[in-house]
Amino acid sequence: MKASDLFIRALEAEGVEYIFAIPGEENLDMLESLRNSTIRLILVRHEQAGGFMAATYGRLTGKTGVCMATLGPGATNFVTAAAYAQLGAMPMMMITGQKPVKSSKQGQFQIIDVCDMMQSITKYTRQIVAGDNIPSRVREAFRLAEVERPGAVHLELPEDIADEETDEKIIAASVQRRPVAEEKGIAHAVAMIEESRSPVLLIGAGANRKLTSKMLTEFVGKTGIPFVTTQMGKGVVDENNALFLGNATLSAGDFVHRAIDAADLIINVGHDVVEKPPFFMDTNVKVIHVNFGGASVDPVYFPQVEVVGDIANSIWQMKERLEPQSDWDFSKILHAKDAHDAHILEGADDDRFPVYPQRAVADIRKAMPPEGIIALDNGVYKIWFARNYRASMPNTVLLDNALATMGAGLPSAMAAKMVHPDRPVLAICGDGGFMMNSQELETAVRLNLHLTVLILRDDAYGMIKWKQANMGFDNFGLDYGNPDFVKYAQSYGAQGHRVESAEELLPLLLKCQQEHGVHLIDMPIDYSDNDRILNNDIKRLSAEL
Ligand SMILES: Cc1ncc(C[n+]2csc(CCOP(=O)(O)OP(=O)(O)O)c2C)c(N)n1
Repeated sequence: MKASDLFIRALEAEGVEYIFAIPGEENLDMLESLRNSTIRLILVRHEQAGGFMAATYGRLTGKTGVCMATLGPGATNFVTAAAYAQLGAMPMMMITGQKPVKSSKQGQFQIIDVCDMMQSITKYTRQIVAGDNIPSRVREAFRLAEVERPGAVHLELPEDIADEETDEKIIAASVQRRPVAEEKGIAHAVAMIEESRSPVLLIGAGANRKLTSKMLTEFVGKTGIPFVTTQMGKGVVDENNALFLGNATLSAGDFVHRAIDAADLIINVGHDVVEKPPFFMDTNVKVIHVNFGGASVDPVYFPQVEVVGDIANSIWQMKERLEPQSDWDFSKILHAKDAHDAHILEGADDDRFPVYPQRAVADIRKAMPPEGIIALDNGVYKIWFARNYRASMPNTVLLDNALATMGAGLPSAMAAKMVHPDRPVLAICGDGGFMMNSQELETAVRLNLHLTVLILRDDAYGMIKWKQANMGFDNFGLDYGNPDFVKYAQSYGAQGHRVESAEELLPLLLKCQQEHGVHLIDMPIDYSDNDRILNNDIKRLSAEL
């Protein structure tokens, strides 16, 4: 068999459904093999966006998302997406082409050492030097991409190797179960929780990677222990639950931090130090680390006990043994929760225009059904959504609190729609982040996707403006102009809409959900209160508790 055919057969055997790609001439053997495959080619307009889509496919399915590009410039365009998948623990494979390695007549034209470049941003990177190596390299790459902690992998297939003949056979995936935590570790953790006075549960990104929702919901139900979510842990347990204390969005000084301060034990489920710290750990509080892998110690994180193994199984074991204690006292913690709940309702009805962020969050929550997915780009609005938007199902708020890159909002929404075609999907982007990958509107229209993109337009890099003001600097260097987004959408064959009063947003979102197609909404946003609320009011009010 031709080596590129074997490569594609190996991908089929791994269950690959899509390859997000911009082929170069060095990928043409692979493209020809793909033409006769069950795998669907998704042609994109920038490799970075293809990488974000592959990573999001991996994030939502637990199966490796695959993307492909040419050598040199195609490969360098993958770098941000590789770091996104690697830090965000999303299983993702990049395949890049290369000039012939056995003999080349083109000198160093377009050649950089791609494997060397990928070394620090992947779990595994290899050049395939013989067709016979394809089955083992592909299998090992998939194994590593998916095993906890998941991440990015890379294979380089040079042109002359792709064209070789080989009679090697595909290696099937092994049957593998995740290791479970040993009983002694569970017993230790249970004793610590029963001896504590005010335990709190923290739910982080790892809990959103696998099916942990049922066990964690039962754990909260049986024990009555209140819980906090990290930004990437949103929705694992319904945030409408009466024991939800809030999302740890700001680093410090929020109501949730008062709740955490009032706890003497934190049961940290699935959070690791790659995600921005949900709280600053000090020596007064004890922490139990419950995760698929051990804890990376950091100045902000040094747990006393580790329960390492499949999260759902660990929580089940702990729940079975744990008895609620009569001397547990959650009064201070729940006091902070009440203050938090009252605060996030503020501004929900504000009808000023440009639209107030709290109003936008409240109306989007009303428009989205529980299973609807919002995919956020990176900007200051992310804080409002993480704090105020209550997620009720796992993986319904897709945001990146690990690399925290701009540009992933639209591609991640597109991948979410492909994985869940029957659910409403809304991309929420700043005008800055949207313009970093806006060309993918063409891909979305060509794929006939049904999704909405909401642009929160402030004609500036608002997040940095906010930080600039915080640091006492003058407003300088962060304002820009924008295209007419309605006409821009129309020029792609998408539907363009403009919000001209606060009341228009909710009905427009519902209309976009009803009418098939790609919808782009230009919504001016009022960020004038960001500092007053996020920096001053919250810190002052929570300090008064
Ligand atoms: C690729 C990338 N470049 C730069 C940054 C730094 N950064 C974070 S938020 C931000 C501004 C985002 O502006 P916009 O998308 O318009 O959202 P806004 O904050 O205005 O709501 C910048 C420049 C980043 N996170 N990622």
